[in-house]
Amino acid sequence: FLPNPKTIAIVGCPFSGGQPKLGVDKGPIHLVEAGLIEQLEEIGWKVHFDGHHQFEEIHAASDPPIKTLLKNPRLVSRVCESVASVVGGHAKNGQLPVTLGGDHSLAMGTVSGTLASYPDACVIWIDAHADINTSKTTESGNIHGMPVSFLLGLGENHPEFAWIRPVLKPERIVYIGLRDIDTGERRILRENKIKAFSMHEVDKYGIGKVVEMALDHVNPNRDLPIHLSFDVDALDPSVAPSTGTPVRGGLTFREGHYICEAIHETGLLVALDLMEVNPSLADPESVRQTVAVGCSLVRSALGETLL
Ligand code: 6HN
Ligand code: MN
Ligand code: MN
Ligand code: MN
Repeated sequence: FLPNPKTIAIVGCPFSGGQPKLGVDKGPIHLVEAGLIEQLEEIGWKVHFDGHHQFEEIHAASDPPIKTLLKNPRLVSRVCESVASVVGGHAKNGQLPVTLGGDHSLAMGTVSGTLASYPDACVIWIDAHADINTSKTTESGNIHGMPVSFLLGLGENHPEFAWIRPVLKPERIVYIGLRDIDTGERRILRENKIKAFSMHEVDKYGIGKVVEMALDHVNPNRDLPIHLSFDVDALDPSVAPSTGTPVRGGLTFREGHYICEAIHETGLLVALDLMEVNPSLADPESVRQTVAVGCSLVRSALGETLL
């Protein structure tokens, strides 16, 4: 789908408004400072990066929760709207947007941007969580637990999020890595017949078979563009400790990389998100390790090969 020379557009999103822990906004800065751009150039990409995104400040007082629950709704909505237009613009130029979060609410923007250019794209969502709560089911009010429901057009229509179109169909998204699903989310997944491979299936079938089954579901003829949204908390906390909502029993280092490599091998990747790296959580060595793993996942998805 991409013209030559193959160009990546790095979209650094220092944003934390979809959840309460400070520091996840520093994720993109650490990933770039760790040398991600040079590493991608070394494996043969042209890399466009014109600085991290600047988000206009919206004072908390002017952004009361919706029904006292959804937190920072206007801020998250506006930020994601601008991310959608930046990601969509890069995709329309034939660049491959690599969005560095920031919290996972940003995926409302990235997936909207991708689907504006590639309406038949499918989404592969790698996460410990399903991120599919609606304003009715959310227990936390944190919008990073809700982006998928907005993209699918589930739940109530909130005027604050009027720009979001229900661009994604339930059969065009698949999950890998789930192990912490809220009660309301289980029902939503079931009612919409959304395919999910939890850690149970990873243990049962092995990651190779799981990725094949996931692709068979969303991309049976291997001809649709792929948006890969990778939440670093899909990895086991021993592999990626510096993240806001760690859950034990996650993907190993190799399982995470295998997913990225296998998606690269399809030749269908058109957009990539790496989300939820929080360099303020955990000790310096854990932070270094998490940032390094983040960079290497991105390299694997973009074709770093061992042989
Ligand atoms: N993430 N299901 C929980 C919630 O608050 O709705 C956790 C969400 C985590 C979101 O990690 O991107
Ligand atoms: Mn740019
Ligand atoms: Mn997530
Ligand atoms: Mn998660």
